[in-house]
Amino acid sequence: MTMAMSIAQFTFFSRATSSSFLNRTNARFNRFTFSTPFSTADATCTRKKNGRLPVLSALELGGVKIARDDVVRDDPTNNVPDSIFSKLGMQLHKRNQHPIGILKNAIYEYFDANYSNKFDKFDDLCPLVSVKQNFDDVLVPADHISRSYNDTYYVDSQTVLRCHTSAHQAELLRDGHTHFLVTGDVYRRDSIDSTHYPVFHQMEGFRVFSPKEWEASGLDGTSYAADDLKKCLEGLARHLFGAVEMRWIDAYFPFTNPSFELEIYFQEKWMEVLGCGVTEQEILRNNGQLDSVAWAFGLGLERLAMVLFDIPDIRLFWSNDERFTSQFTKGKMGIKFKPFSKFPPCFKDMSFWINESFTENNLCEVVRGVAGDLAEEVQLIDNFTNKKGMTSHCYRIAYRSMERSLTDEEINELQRKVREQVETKLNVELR
Ligand code: FA5
Ligand code: MG
Repeated sequence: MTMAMSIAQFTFFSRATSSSFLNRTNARFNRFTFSTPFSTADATCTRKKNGRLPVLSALELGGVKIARDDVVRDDPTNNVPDSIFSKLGMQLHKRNQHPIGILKNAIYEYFDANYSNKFDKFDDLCPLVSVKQNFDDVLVPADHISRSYNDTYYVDSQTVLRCHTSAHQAELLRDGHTHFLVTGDVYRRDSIDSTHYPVFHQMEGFRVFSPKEWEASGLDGTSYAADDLKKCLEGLARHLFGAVEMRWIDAYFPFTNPSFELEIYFQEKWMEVLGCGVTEQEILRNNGQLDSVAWAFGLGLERLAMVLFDIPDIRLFWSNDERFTSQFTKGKMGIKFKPFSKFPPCFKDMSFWINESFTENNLCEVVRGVAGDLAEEVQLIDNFTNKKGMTSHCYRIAYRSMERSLTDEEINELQRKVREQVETKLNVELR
C-alpha cells in the first residue's frame, strides 16, 4: 500500500524535557481503566466458576513452554495476576484480520519496499525476559522508577514480563543483526485510560550504520543517524496516514541520545505514538559493534491503530465481539471503525484513608482483578489530608460493558468485592 499524499502539518516541535522512558505517572495519575481476561488460544484451560472466560494453564511462546504456575505465584517476588497471565499468548500482532496485525503488516511493507527486505523481522520472541535484558542491557539505571514492582510485572526477582521491545536489542545485536524489527506484547503496571492498557504491543526498529555510510555525507555519525531516523519515521507516517497532524518532541531514554518522541493529534489531544533516538555507544560496544552508529525506535501499535482505524478505546482491541472483529479485513488499511451501541456507564464512589504504601497502580490492579474490562475508568475525585495528617482519597469507578447492559445487581456485587479487596489487599481504612 502506498500513500502518495503528504502530511498536512508535520511540525517540528522542541521541548527541553525530562519526560519519558517509562516515566508513566505524569499527567495521568488519577484516571485508569481495566481489562478482562479471555482467550482464544488453543491450550489447556481452567474454566472459572464465576462464568468468566477461561484462564490458560499452559501455553507455548517463542518456543518456550510456560505454565500458569511459572508466571503467577503467591510469593512476594511475584506480582503477576491471572488477568495478565491470560493475555500471554494472545499475540494480537500475529492476527492478520486484527487491527494490530493489519498495522504490523503495513509497517513491514514500508520497510520491505524502502530497504529492499534488509530488515530482519521477529514477532515471536518470548515476553518473559530477564531483568538484565529488560533493563541492564539497555542501560536503565539501578534506581530507575521503571524497575519498581509498582511499575513492572515481576515473575521473580530476576525475571519480568518485558515492559518494552527494547529488551531484545542487545541479544539481536550480539547475534549479528544490523537491521531488525521486533514486534511483541509488552506489559506494564500503569494508570490506565482510553489510551493506556496494562498489555499493549510495540514494534522496535533498529538500524546500524558503518563509518563509510556517514563519512561520505560530511556529517558526524550521530547527526547522520538522527537525520536518517527522522526521515525513516516521517516516511512511515506518510505511508500509514497520508495527512495527519504531528510533531517531534525532544525526549529522554537511557538507551538513546539524542532522543525524540512523535506525537499525533487525535481526539482533540496530542497523543504520543513512539519513542526513538540514536543508540548509546555503550550498547553497541557491549554487543560487538565497535565503530558503528545506530538508531532505534519503539512504536506503540495500539496508539497508531486507534488513529488509523478510528478506534476510540484501547480496550476494544481485546474484544471478541463480532461487531468489532468483523469490521476489519486482512491487508485493508482504510477502514474506519463504526462504534456499535454504547451501553450506559454506572458510577460507584469509594473513599478510604490511604497508608504509606498505597499506590494507584495497586488500586488499579485490585479493580481489574475483580471487574476486568467492565471497569472503564477509575478516577480520583477527592483528596484531602486532615489535621492528624491522615489522607483520604475518593475514587469514582465507572463500570460499563462495551458489549451488553449490566444489571444493578451485578454492579453492586462487583463494587462489594472491590471494597472488600481494597480493604484486605491494600490495607486501607474504608470510610
Ligand atoms: C519505550 O518503551 C522505549 N523502549 C521506546 C524506544 C525504543 C525509545 C527505542 C528509543 C529507542 P515509552 O515508554 O515511551 O518508550 O513507550 C513507547 C510507546 O509505547 C509510547 O510512545 C506509546 O505509543 C506506547 N505506550 C506506552 N505506554 C502505553 C500503554 N500503557 N498503553 C498503550 N500504549 C502505550
Ligand atoms: Mg514515552
